[in-house]
Amino acid sequence: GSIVEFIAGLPKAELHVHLEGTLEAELKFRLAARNAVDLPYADVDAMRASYVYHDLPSFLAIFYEGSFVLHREEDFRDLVYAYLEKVAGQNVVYAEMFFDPQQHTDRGIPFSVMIEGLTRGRIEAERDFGIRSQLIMCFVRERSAESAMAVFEMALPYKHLIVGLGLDSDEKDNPPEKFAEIFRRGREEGFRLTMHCDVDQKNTHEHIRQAIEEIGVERIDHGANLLDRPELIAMAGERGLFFTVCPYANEMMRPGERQSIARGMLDRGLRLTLNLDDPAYMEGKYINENMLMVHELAGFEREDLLTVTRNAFDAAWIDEDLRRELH
Ligand code: ES4
Ligand code: ZN
Repeated sequence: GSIVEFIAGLPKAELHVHLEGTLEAELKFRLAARNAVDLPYADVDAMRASYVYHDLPSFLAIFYEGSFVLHREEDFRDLVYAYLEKVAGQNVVYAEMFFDPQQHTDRGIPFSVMIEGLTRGRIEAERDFGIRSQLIMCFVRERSAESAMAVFEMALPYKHLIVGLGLDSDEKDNPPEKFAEIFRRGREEGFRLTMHCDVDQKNTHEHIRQAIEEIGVERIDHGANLLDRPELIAMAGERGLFFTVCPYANEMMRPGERQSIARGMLDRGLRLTLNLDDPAYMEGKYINENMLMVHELAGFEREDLLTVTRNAFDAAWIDEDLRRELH
């Protein structure tokens, strides 16, 4: 069969997607109507045409504006359900999904509304499509440590519904150590830990070192600049860290990159996985298209795609029985 058929037929796991970044234009219009939110676009094509950005801050401005249509429990339910339905159709059997509570609590949405809607979407998608999923709560890193701690406290009554903690949004001048106390408490409370270390941010090598040595993450989301530093590569190898690489996001943020990040990690024996980031804002590319991109641009062959798929199931925050059942 063709490579396209091979990819489509693989049972897959995803570990790096921002739920707010899965909000496709059609659903955004429906939610805006439901909540009487005015959108400055005539139709979905005009909305999609407005998704023009050239770096992380210009991307984040569009991404945050999009989330303003989410108000009710059912909106959060519909968001998760639509994403899981879509990826189940690409033979994804397990997904870990980021959400950013501060985007919503800042707008006056109660934590309970958000988490209950997200959880209902997960349960209904498992019932209807058989797909398993878990939630990872991310802190918005340009906001204060106090703001992150406040949302951490709100999450504690729901910690059985949240598998891990992450850190996302604008990395520049917002190092991992800013959140050291929260991640220390998070570990004590039983959360698994990951963090974004994006491409070419200021002090990115020091951020990667802090994430590994001071925070003790099990994964790094992106982590590309580690490839510049042999000592960081060695540290990641010794500790068995996993990397969640997002091929299409890399292409959007750094046109012409040609998947040298994915290739570089594979060649150094690092345990990379392939993921989506924000598919609704990245030309609607989901996991099959991301896998095809590293095949076409970086020479990932079938055995390499099997390796990264195995890595994703090995990196998943699930117990060993479920791991065997899924993979
Ligand atoms: C994100 Cl691409 C990216 N980087 C950092 N934070 C994010 N949140 C949503 N998308
Ligand atoms: Zn991300």
